[in-house]
Amino acid sequence: MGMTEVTTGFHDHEVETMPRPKLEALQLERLQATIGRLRAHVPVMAERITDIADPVSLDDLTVFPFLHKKDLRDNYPFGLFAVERSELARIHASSGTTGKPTVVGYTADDLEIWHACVARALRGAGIEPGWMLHNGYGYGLFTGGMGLHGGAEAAGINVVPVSGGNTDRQLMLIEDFAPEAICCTPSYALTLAERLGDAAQSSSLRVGILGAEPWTEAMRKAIEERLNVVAINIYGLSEVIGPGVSCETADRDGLVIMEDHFLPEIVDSETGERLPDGEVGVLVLTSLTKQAFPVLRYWTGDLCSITREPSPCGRTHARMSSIVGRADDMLVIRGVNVYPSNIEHALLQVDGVSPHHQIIVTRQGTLDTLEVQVESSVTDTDTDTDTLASTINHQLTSALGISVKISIHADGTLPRSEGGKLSRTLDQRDLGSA
Ligand code: DLL
Repeated sequence: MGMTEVTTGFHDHEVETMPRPKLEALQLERLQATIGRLRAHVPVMAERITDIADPVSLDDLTVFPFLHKKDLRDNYPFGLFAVERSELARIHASSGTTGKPTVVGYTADDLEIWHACVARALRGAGIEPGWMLHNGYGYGLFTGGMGLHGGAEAAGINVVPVSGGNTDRQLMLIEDFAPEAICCTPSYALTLAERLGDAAQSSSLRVGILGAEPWTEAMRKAIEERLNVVAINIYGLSEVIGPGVSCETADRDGLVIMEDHFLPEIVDSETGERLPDGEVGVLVLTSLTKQAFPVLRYWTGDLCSITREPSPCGRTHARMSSIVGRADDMLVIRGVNVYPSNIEHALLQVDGVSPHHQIIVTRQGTLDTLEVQVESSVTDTDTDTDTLASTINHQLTSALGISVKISIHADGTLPRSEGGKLSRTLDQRDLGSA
C-alpha cells in the first residue's frame, strides 16, 4: 500500500511568505527590543553586554557573546528571566545528564507565540484543521507534549493528549479513534510501527511529526515504510521555546525556521566565527519576541547548515538542514571522528538490518573499540549471521574509515523507545575514569 500524499498549508500566510527585506527589517527591530529588554531586566546579561553598542544591522550581532547551557545552570532556576515571577504563566525544564534541570519560563504572550509557531509547523506539514492528532510526546516539564498540544489547538486540529508510554493503550487509541496524524519521537514511531505490525499498513495515520532526537534520512525511510506515514522532521529546544523553532513542510526540503521569532546563525564549532550559508556548523539562535526568557546567541550545540533561498511553496524564511549531530555527540575513535548519525545511515543501507541498533564504545588500555550491535531476523544459521556481519562490517568500515566490531542480535532484543527520547550510543570509556 502506498503512502498518501499530503499538501502543505499555511497558518499565517502573510508572515510566512514575507519578502526578505521586510522580514529582516522586522528582525532587526525585534533584536534591538530584545537587547533593550535584557539590559533593562536581566542584570547578568546587562553586565555582560554593557560595553557593546546596540546593533544597527543584523550583522552587528556577531560581536555579542554566546549564551551556553552552563549559563542557565549557573543562574538556576530563574536568574536569566526578564519578568517577575508573578508575570510567568508556565515553567518547563529539560533534564540534563547531570544534576539540576535547565529551567525556562513563559508569559501568556510567550505561550501564544509558541503555539502559533507550532501551528505553522503542523499546517505546513500538511495537517488540516479538523484532523485528529495523536500526541505521543511526554506531557510535563518536557516541552514536547504541551508544545504540540497548544499548537494543534491554535490550528484547529483536534488533539488527543496521550503523552508517552503505555504502548498497548496507544495502539488501542490509534485503532479506535482513527487519527490522521501522530506526533512522537522517531524512535517511538518505530516502536509503534513494530507493535502495529501489518496493521500499520491499513491504519488511519497519514502524517507523523517527529523530532526531539536526531534521526537520519535512512531512519525516515524505515519509519515511512513501517508506519505508512509521511514522516516530517520538527526541531526545537526548551531553551529557545520548545518544539516549533523549525519544521519541515510537506515538501520535506529543509526545516523552515520561524524566523520572525528566532534569528539563526551558523558558526564554526571551534572559533565561533559565523559561517556562510550552506556550510555545516553550530546552530546559534536568538529569540526575537520572547518576554520571560529572551535568549541572545544561544549556542544550541546542534550541527546543521542553513539556506535563505526561497522555498517553492512561497515561504521566504530560512531553512535548516536536518541536525547532522551535536559537537558533543561526536565520538573520537582511535583519532577518527565518528557521528552516531554516520553509523545509522551506513547501517540502514544494508538489507536485512532492522533500524534498531546500539553503539557501544569501550577502551582497553589505550585502544578504543567501536561495537555496533544490530538486530536482524537473519539469525537462523551461523553462516547467515556471519555473512550479514561481514556485509555490515564492510559497509561501516568503508563509511567510517575505521574498523568496527559487529554483533548480530535477535529481533526485538535491543532497547526500544518506551515513549521518549532514546539514546543509541553508550560511551563506556569515561565511565570510572577519574
Ligand atoms: O526536544 C523539543 C522538541 C520536542 C523538539 C518535540 C521536537 C519535538 P529539549 O528536550 O530541550 O527540547 O531537547 C533539545 O533535542 O538541542 C537537539 O539536540 C535535540 N533535537 C530536538 N529536535 C531535534 C530534531 C526538545 N528534529 C535538543 N533532530 C536539541 C535532531 C533534535 N535533534
